[in-house]
Amino acid sequence: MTELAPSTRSRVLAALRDQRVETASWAFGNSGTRFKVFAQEGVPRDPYEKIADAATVHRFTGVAPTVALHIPWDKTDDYAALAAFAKERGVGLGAINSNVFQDDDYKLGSVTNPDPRVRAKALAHLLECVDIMDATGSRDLKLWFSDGTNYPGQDSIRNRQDRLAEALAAVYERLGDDQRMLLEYKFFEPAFYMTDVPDWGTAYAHCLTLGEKAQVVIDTGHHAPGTNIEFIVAVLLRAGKLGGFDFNSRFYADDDLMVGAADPFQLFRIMCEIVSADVLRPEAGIAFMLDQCHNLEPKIQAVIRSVTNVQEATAKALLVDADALAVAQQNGDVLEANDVLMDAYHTDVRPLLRDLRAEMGLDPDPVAAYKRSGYFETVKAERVGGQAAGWGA
Ligand code: AOS
Ligand code: ZN
Ligand code: ZN
Repeated sequence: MTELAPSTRSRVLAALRDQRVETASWAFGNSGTRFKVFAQEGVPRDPYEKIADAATVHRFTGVAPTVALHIPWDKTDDYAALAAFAKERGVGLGAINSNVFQDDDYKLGSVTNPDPRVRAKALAHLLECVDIMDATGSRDLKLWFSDGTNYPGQDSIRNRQDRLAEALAAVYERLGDDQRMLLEYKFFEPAFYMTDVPDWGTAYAHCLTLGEKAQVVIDTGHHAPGTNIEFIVAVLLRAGKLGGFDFNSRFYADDDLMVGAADPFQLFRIMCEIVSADVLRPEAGIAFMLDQCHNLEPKIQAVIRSVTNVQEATAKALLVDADALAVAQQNGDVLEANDVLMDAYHTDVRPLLRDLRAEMGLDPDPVAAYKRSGYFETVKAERVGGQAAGWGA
């Protein structure tokens, strides 16, 4: 890397030091596809062990201080004790992810189900998740609905939107002053004809009606091929409606692979929008979460790799020469503007990240340090019969 100006270097390092990535409890559990779950050794058996793994990721990366929970996969009878355990291990509890997709009752939908009894059950679960947020001190409730239909005519699209709006309003009403609802969209799967929250526009429309505590979450794997995700980021940021990300990679559908693995350039472009809008800072309120499943690769290492992939994309975005870009854009110099962006993208930021970690008192190579630590050998011996992440089991 060519020598950075001292002011650029300190600006970039300061931003990277403050960056926060939230890990996901389910990424540490056994997971697979609908064809097979390959069990791994040393996998957590309960939420405490998932938190211990997340704390290990934070210990070696220094930028992953919170872990998202999933209810009921992480259900426990004492959430205050779970939060205290997390604190003791050096992490906090992050977003609460609801689950209204796994019961037989939800075959025809949860909050959009034509049966009022099923809708009431789904709503009760969502409200219970807010109770859990009160106990854990979590700020965000992440809502993903698998609701939809498989055949034209199966149910009324409009009525389902009304039912969805009604449930969201009831949950919104229950949120505390410092709590938010993050509404996730996904274009298909498990519903194949019509999904009730298929895209950012639908999520945005509901969030707009609900109020400022409702925001949209972008799962990077939830779009049709070729979708310009950074455009969505820019539009939602402009509207003050971007609540956060579920980061992962996709080659085909909702692959949930490590973020930055399939398309590091896309991740860079997304982070460019974040940096240029100055919302990387945690105070800006954007939750940078991982939503991944590691079927083949060792889980803790995969999560560490995901965090460092986000750091690399962010470092490159921070290196974009904003002044030169503005001049080129103003002059209508298409190729120069593109060059400014590509120069930053082609920079090898790994030495800078190694320096960052050294300055933070960390090992410059988090994966190597993790491997040397003996953590995996310890948990492998201790944990027999690791838990499935929750689905595909
Ligand atoms: C499902 O496809 C969504 O990405 C969800 O965000 C998530 O994977 C699930 O709810 C686990 O919490
Ligand atoms: Zn997601
Ligand atoms: Zn997903």
